[in-house]
Amino acid sequence: MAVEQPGKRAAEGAPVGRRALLGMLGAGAAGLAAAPYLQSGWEGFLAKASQVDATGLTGLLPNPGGFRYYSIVGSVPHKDETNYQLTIGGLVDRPKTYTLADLRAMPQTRVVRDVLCTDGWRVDDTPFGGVRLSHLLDDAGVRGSGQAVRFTCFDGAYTESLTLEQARRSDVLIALTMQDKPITHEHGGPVRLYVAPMYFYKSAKWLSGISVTDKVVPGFWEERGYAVDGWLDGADRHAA
Ligand SMILES: Nc1nc2c(c(=O)[nH]1)N[C@H]1C(S)=C(S)[C@@H](COP(=O)(O)O)O[C@H]1N2
Ligand SMILES: [Mo]
Repeated sequence: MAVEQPGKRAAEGAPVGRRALLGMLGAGAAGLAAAPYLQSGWEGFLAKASQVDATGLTGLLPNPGGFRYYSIVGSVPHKDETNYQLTIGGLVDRPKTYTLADLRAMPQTRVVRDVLCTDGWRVDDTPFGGVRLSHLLDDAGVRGSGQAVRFTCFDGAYTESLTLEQARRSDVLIALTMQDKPITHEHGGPVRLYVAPMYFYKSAKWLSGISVTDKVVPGFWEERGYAVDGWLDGADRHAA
């Protein structure tokens, strides 16, 4: 199994932000208080830090079963068919709000690829199912000035971005299923973004908003050192 070497990625610049943050957590509360960019939502970093061992070496070990649970905030409201809504707006002609039933009634696409986190764990051959983002963009009618897409989440904190070209790929889904089951709350259900050709940080959990913008607005981790283009090694960057 090809396990990603954090050192190698660090040389490329991608995960330095989070590695540095986790390193600061090791320095204790004084380090936290001194870090201005931790002042909002630092408890989320603790929640995430609790997922890694003190040495940070977990990510170097083969991971037999599965996913880790990541959230940048300590608690996230639960949503289901009674209260879930996804809005699409910004530079579109027909802004719209979808319920879970609306999304389930649309044509469903299944994509099976390997999931990789920049922390070094991976889950091979993971099926995701849902509605192509390109379908929602077409329904909304992207205006000529639209160049990118910004994603917001009902955790109230995480954001992500794609160029319009990336967003229109057939392997980018508004995902309703993961491993052929409804996405659990822990994994970002009932609806998460799934960007198959990129590192898993691009796949925003608890998706609630899609906004077409005139330029890429870097997402949460991207403001903290991650690559805006999160391509996996070997991804076909020009696939339709
Ligand atoms: N809303 C939200 N989405 C998120 C994250 C997060 O903290 N909050 N973490 C990202 C990262 S870094 C990864 S690796 C995956 C983890 O997904 P999982 O918790 O389902 O394993 O979600 C991505 N999407
Ligand atoms: Mo990740």
